Amino acid sequence: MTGTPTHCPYCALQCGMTLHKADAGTDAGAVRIEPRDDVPANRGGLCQKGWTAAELLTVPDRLTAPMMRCDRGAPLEPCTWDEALDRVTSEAARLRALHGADSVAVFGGGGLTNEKAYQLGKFARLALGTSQIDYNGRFCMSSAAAASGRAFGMDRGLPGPVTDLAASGAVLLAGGNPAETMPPFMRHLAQMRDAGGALIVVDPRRTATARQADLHLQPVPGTDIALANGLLHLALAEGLADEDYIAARTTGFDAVRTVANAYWPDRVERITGVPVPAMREAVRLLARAGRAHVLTARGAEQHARGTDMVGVFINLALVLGLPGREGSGYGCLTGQGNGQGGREHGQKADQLPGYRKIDDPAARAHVAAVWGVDPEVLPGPGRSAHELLSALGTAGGPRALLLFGSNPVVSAPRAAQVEERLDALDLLVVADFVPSETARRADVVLPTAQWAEESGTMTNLEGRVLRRRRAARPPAGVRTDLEIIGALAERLKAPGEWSTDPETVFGELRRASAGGVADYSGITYARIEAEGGVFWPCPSPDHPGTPRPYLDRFPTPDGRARFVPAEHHGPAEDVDEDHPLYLTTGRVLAQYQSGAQTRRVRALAEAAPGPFVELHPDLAERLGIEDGAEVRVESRRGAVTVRARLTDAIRSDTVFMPFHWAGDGRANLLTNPALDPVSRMPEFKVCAVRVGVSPF
Ligand SMILES: Nc1nc2c(c(=O)[nH]1)N[C@H]1C(S)=C(S)[C@@H](COP(=O)(O)OP(=O)(O)OC[C@H]3O[C@@H](n4cnc5c(=O)[nH]c(N)nc54)[C@H](O)[C@@H]3O)O[C@H]1N2
Ligand SMILES: Nc1nc2c(c(=O)[nH]1)N[C@H]1C(S)=C(S)[C@@H](COP(=O)(O)OP(=O)(O)OC[C@H]3O[C@@H](n4cnc5c(=O)[nH]c(N)nc54)[C@H](O)[C@@H]3O)O[C@H]1N2
Ligand code: SF4
Ligand SMILES: [Mo]
Repeated sequence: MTGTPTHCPYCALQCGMTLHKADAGTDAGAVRIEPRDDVPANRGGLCQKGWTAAELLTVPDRLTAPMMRCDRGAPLEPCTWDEALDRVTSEAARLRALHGADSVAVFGGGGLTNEKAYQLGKFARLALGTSQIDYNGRFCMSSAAAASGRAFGMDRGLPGPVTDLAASGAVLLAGGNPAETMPPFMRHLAQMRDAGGALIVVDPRRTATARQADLHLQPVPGTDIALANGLLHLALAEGLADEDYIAARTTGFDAVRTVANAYWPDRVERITGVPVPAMREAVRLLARAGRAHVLTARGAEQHARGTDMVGVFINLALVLGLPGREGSGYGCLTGQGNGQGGREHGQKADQLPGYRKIDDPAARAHVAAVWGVDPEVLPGPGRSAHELLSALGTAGGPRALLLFGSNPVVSAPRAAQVEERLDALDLLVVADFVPSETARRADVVLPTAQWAEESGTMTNLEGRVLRRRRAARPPAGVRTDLEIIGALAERLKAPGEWSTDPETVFGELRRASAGGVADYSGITYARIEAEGGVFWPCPSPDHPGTPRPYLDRFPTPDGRARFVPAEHHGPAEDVDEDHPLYLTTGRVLAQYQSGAQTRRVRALAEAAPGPFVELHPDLAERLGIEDGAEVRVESRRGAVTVRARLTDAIRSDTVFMPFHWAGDGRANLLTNPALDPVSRMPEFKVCAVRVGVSPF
């Protein structure tokens, strides 16, 4: 029996898997999953989500017909595709005529293939003429992207193939828990440790990842800027800085040295709670390792000062001379399946394909030429994700939203406000394959094909462009996202080509990206197939691709990496008498994101059935809370009642909630939407709460 080699539908590791049709006689339906051992990221490994992913294809409430409601309050009823598409385009045209093009907005996702992300950005600009498009990647790694762009002139997750980590001498991982969020990734770190390398984890919780570390620094949430400045201070004080590298390959060091001077070890210990000897040990391990990596993930990014937070970790890497050295560097662990490619091809408010800036005249001219339009018709930058969601249905804000690949009712900060905004729209359109909490609020629901039923490309956390291959036919009545976008564009009489064939769309994406930072022009489906993936930038068919981009120079105007100093100010909302505890949020192994997919998979729902809050036993005793009790967690924005889970793995001034569940236990009823000034990333990772026995 031959199978179809493809990749997992979930996270950015994009583990390789082969899909075997269980019954070759049927079209849609059951497939059996086997891990691939020819893909370096996972080499035969999968996590529980990957193993069970096929169940998604046949979930009982899979959407198989378009649905509409005639009125708010009326139920969603099945309808024909023509009825659904006509409703969307006639309403969009009406709103546009009445209120201007920006009255219709688009929201995308980092799970969409490159082809879909590209086509969605083009659809917004050409078919709707709106500037109002953004996507959920704003909630994900946008701070790391902004900091990398600032420091290196480019933003590409890891500095080299993931297998480089095994040969590293030390890895400092700030705010990441890959033992739960990308389990097969841990083998690369385990290999490094087996060869004598050291793993240093920075996390307010002693996570499954921290338990495998040689050194765990356990700071107060929101204090990483102080911590990284403290590590930098120690590196300089102990003569561990790489002065030759700093002189040859960087600019701006003096300002960083001045700031770091003020972060003497005792002061940093007071701010962060991390003991001085542990900081000293971390710096020595990193500086003496030869090859070393500094990595960040959401714990050090989802902050109102997230760009600066990542920036100081990059400063630390630069002081130690790591970026641009083979087998060393700074990297961000990208999250969503196509979190990397999804941020390169134009579904972001300020962006055109190829990681071009939408306000750059040369970029506009290039992309407009590929699209066959005048640059004048392209709108300018729009609102960022949270700002866009907050503006829906307000005076001057969008009155319609078309949403592909996100479930903000569960995943956006201050979720209760998001529900209000969605309900204030004239038209909400959601394309999904399951009735997500956001789809249930829609006026029009468009059933779409999913991962195993479509082809396209995904760019994984390494910057390697991979093929997603179709193994099964979608259920009758379902269309692909490209077919949906194409049909809408046609009805709106949009200029340009609207192919529904992924390879044709990729061909256009290649031309649109040519000459940009994320240049895909030399990548073809055939090359991806033959070479097991191609690393961007890849500017011509005979170019080998770029696994390690910074070896000779950084893509900044002067070829040097830029130091940017940053001071610690603490979280946007600090604890006080009323709300004396820090809440931080994140993930568990068995659930993915808003849970729209994984809550429907039996084994995963059993493994992680519902919301909870993690508390230290000392804190629980003070509050009179027992393990398993119902407790109330309250912030300035809302309150939830969830089960208490006692663990001494968390700081006693901090509580933790995963955000995967809908309804009254949503972590995002509590979170603070304070935004980073550069990346517009909300502060998911710290706000102030009080906790008590329910009811208070
Ligand atoms: N099982 C599972 N896997 C996933 C996902 C999923 O939803 N479920 N989602 C995917 C996506 S899109 C993403 S973005 C990645 C996310 O992957 P990760 O970044 O690994 O996941 P998180 O759990 O959000 O955050 C990581 C850690 O940050 C810590 N943290 C909290 N506050 C702070 C702080 O102030 N400083 C520091 N240093 N650490 C802090 C938390 O305790 C947590 O253990 O996972 C991907 N993989
Ligand atoms: N409190 C808190 N909140 C967070 C975070 C946190 O750490 N803490 N993390 C944030 C992060 S990093 C992220 S990435 C976001 C993610 O949160 P969301 O943006 O809500 O992501 P998903 O839950 O993956 O939602 C994807 C939806 O699109 C559907 N879908 C999947 N693939 C496709 C496709 O190809 N086409 C279409 N049309 N639909 C598709 C799925 O069925 C699902 O309903 O959550 C953010 N929210
Ligand atoms: S680690 Fe990520 S890509 Fe790999 S099987 Fe798990 S969810 Fe899928
Ligand atoms: Mo993410």
